[in-house]
Amino acid sequence: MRATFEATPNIAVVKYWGKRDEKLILPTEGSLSFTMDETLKTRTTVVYSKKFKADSFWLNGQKIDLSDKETAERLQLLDVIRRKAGIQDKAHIASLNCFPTAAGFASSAAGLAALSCAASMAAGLKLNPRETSMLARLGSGSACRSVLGGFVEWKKGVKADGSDSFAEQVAPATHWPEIRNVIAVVDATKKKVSSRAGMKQTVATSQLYKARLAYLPGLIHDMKKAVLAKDFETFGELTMRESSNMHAVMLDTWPPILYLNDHSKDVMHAVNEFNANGIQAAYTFDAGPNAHVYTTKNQAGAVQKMLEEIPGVTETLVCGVGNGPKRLETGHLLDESGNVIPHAFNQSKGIVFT
Ligand code: 2P0
Repeated sequence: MRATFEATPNIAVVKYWGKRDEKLILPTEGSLSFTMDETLKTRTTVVYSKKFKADSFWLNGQKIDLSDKETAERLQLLDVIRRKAGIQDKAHIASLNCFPTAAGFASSAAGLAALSCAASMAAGLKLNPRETSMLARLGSGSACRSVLGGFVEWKKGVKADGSDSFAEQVAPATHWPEIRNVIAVVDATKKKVSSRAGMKQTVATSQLYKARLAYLPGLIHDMKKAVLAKDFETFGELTMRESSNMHAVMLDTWPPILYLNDHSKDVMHAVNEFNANGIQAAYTFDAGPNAHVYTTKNQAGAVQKMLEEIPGVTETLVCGVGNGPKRLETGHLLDESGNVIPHAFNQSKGIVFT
């Protein structure tokens, strides 16, 4: 009744921004992302026991209050797992974010993907990636894409019960191993408007959102084609235009949502200059001002140097594409009785230690 998994974040090139069902986390449209390698990862251990009086959760060694409404919603997947497994035992969960910096990177996708894998395995369920991605989706929409490695599509589905809304691998990491994401940190503070609240407001108020929904199916088709053909020029243009399209509907939301700042704009200008003789780098921004600049291995050094020369950029990090979650047989964060085993992440050595 114990399992430990590590999972990594994913960075979308066709973005998820809007739900058709708030409770089941069903999106208005599909999305596409690359799952990152282990430069950024989350480790999670789950133990079930009849002896536990309540579910308990420790994040980076700190006990988390589960009475909070949003946290309880995100953990609804535990009840789904218990129903499927026919158990009523409560769970102890411990998670450790192994990120080189506290830079406000999207950790929820990695966290919920690791939790879905560990919680279902510890409950004795043998789920396929499709089923696991549907569980992760209940915790956080984007997490369903981190259940798989490589280039991943989240299919929006049309059914009201969400049984056809899951992630699927379009191509493994080995298909385009040269792809890199150079992350440029310009602001490490927590965002003021959560993605969950922001996308709800966009769906309710943005006029431009209708145009976005009309353009997304064609974009998904073209983006998949560009990645499968390893056509960086087309992939890069589509990626940058899509990032701007999402930020345009955010600005068109009422009251307006602005995640980009002046440093983000400096990154956009610098990348456009870098691409003067053809697209070799492509920025994309999530619900925050930090840039993810997709490029290829032979350009990653030059892209990193170009980004480091921008005054507002405080840190850069180069990630490759990863293989998705993996099960660990050692290094558990809880003992078999569900007691926390203290672990920490050493940033300079990049290792987890007890
Ligand atoms: C994405 N984002 O596709 C987009 C791009 C943010 C901008 O998925 O409400 O944290 O938990 O389903 O998954 C962020 O949304 O939101 C997100 P919920 P989630 O990566």
